[in-house]
Amino acid sequence: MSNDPAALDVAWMKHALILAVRGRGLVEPNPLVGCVIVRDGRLIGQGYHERFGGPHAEINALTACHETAEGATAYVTLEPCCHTGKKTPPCVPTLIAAGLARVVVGCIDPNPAVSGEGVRQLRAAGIEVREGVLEPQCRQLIAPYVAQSRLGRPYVTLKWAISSDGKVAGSNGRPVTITNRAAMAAVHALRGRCDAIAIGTNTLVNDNPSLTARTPDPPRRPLRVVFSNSLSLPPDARLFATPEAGRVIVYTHAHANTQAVREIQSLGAEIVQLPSHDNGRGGMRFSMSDAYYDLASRGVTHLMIEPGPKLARELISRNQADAAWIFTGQNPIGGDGLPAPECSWPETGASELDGDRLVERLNPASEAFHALEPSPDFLIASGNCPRQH
Ligand code: AOF
Ligand code: ZN
Repeated sequence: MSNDPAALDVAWMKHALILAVRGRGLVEPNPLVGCVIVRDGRLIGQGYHERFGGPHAEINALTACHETAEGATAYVTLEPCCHTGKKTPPCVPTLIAAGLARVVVGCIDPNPAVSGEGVRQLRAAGIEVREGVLEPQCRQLIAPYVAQSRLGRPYVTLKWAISSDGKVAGSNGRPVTITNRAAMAAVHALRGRCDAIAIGTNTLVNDNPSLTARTPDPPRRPLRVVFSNSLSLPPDARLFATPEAGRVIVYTHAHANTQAVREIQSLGAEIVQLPSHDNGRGGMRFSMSDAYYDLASRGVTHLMIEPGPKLARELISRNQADAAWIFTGQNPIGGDGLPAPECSWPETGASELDGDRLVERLNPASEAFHALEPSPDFLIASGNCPRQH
């Protein structure tokens, strides 16, 4: 490590960022937060927000200190909280009581109950505060929290798989196994960290997925969601036959066929009828932003969509997704297969999974875009982030 104080601040904040990722799937809808405590250039304690309702990163880091934190510097990816009436006591008074000399903050907490007040109280207590170290990265880390709590929508990750010759399915959407076991394991692990997994009508009809997270110890059991204007859904679909695997919500529009609505309800799924809009082809459609709003109001912070090419193109062109995970398998499908959607977003990571490839791209036009960095999920999937789950 260099001796330049500004470079040291950056290096310690990077460490706090990596720690924060360990909470992914366990803390939402709270933010991922990491904290390290350093004195005389030595790490004396570290921690992260480990689970929703549990102690905050700063408290875990202070508790982990094997010597006094008096005169030390705390590096926190998010402004320490100062508000009450919530699950845990505010962190600021504990940081002050610990006798810290300096607190380095990645980004301000956009929660209006904090929003600069945490930093103000630390300064008022005589603690030196430096703000904005690796700010874009720290804001990117909490993008799902900000999306759900401030933008009224989940953070949306799309996922699809492409054959070696650029197809996503056989002729007319016939399902074909494209990726290997390692890639599928990565998908199931991602499902198990998300609050909801969604598909469109065509994917339900063609692939008949169960949308469960088949992975060891998934931190979440995601809601299973179908976006369907037509409601032409087969009643014997796996999704409806497995109620024990999680709730099913079907989003459609207000003028959907009443008989179809009743049939799907009788299969145990919840139907949400959103306002109708003209689809420009003589029919009706709901707007995806209304569906996102409803999901966020149910506490969905991270939504994973496994779209067919039509839905993927639509979400990309309407700027209604934040990230994409694109897998490429090693075998061709052939000329009559369905071509993969185009995604020209910049790449934030690429990794190899037993010969298959995973590329992550982030949508730079999204309101939830702050830095061209691999997502927490990508770091976990590519083995670059140690975690317990
Ligand atoms: C921090 N450090 O590690 C986190 C913070 O209900 P609670 O007590 O868990 O508080 C949640 C709020 O605290 C959350 O909305 C956000 O404003 C802040 N999160 N703050 O100092 C942390 N997770
Ligand atoms: Zn706190």
